[in-house]
Amino acid sequence: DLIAPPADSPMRSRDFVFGCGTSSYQIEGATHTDGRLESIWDRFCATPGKVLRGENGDIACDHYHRLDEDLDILQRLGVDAYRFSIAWPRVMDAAGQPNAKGIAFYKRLLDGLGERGIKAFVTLYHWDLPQHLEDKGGWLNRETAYRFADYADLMSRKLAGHGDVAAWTTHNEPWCSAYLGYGDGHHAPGLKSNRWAAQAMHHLLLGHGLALPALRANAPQALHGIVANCAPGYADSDTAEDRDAASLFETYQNRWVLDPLLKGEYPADLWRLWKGCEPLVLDGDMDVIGRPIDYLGINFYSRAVLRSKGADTIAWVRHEGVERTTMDWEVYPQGMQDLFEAFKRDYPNLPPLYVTENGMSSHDGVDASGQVDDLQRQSYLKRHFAACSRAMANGVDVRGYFVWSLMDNFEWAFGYERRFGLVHVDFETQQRTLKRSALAYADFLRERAGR
Ligand code: GBH
Repeated sequence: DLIAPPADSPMRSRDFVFGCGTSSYQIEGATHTDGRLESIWDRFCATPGKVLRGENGDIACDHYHRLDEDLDILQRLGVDAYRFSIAWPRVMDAAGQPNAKGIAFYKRLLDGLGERGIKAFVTLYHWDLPQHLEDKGGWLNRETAYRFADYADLMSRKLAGHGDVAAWTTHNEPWCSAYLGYGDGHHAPGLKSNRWAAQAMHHLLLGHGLALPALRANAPQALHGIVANCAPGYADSDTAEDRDAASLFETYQNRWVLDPLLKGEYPADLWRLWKGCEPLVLDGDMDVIGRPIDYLGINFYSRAVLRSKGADTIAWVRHEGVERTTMDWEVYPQGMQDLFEAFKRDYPNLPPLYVTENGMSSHDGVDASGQVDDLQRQSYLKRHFAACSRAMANGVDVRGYFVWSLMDNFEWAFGYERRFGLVHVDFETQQRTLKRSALAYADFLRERAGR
């Protein structure tokens, strides 16, 4: 058995939710169809030098036109739940009015999941901001937080009654939107200032908090929360300086997002790293951001090893001879257990956790027999399932686990070269092929369901 969690794992309980995930811009394509507006990722991809080989999401997995086939694949996998995101530029026009055709697509998606007995975890924002909002400052403009709350209200009203939405997620990885988008410029909109990153983060989190009351009112049955990409930091040596560097890394990577949400304040030592970058915070903002959430989604991929480079400066250490993925990320399953147990210690009011993304990229090709033998992915998942099981055995409340990703897709600045899918996609023919990992996952899920 190459993929299943240990025999005594609490993840084998029927209440534990297994699924897989995608996001709108990474799979849908059809960027000019049915009145979809331009997003910041369309603009970013069209800017020379931003995305590997100049690729973009115009076609991607053509999911917008292959919805039924992809729903059938989800059914074949036997997942309990599917995590996807809504493309904001598809469902609202520039005046903030609903786009019925765009909304109809998500109704069909939810209905199709419902017919197949698959729960939905719906993310509102997985990075595809309408470009017209970016033209007014994007997440640097406080207004965007209020527009986001309007969008959340509209979608949770329009989609009510379709399928079985178990959870609404405001943002996927605000760290990426704020830091990669406005701080280091590797993601759309490609701006570069730590001060802007801090202000963008504040408005992203404010938008999250502002959206919660409408989501709760419109979808009282569902869980409401947010998803953060987190990683543990380990000191390269036992010196006080390196231990401080590892802690500063965790402040920047994890606490920058989690402290405002769960403690109602930004971590003070963030401003040691970024002197003078404090955002403008209005009275009452931190209360809005700290509104209670029902669950916290964690996207886990890897760890970081750090050493000090003098006062308040940290450096990433790259160890040779360790297992890596084609993203060059170290494979370090133990990090998931360490991270979750640290969260439990650090946040007394930690809500139930879901692993909303975990998975790896590898060079997967279809062989002569029509198989994709992605042994490393199966092993990666099995070891992370085991790490999650150990954290649960030590008292961490984890309720579900979503493999990233359902299928190979547009991997942002890396284009189509990096393949994270359980399902292989031939981007010439749009042919889908279940990799060995998908078949093994389906076997485990079938066995667990007693089918
Ligand atoms: C997620 O972001 C996204 O939600 C998803 O859309 C994307 O396809 C997927 O991951 C795969 O990339 O260099 O070892 O220190 C992940 C955010 C931020 C996680 C950078 C890894 C660096 C790891 N990533 N981080 S390492």
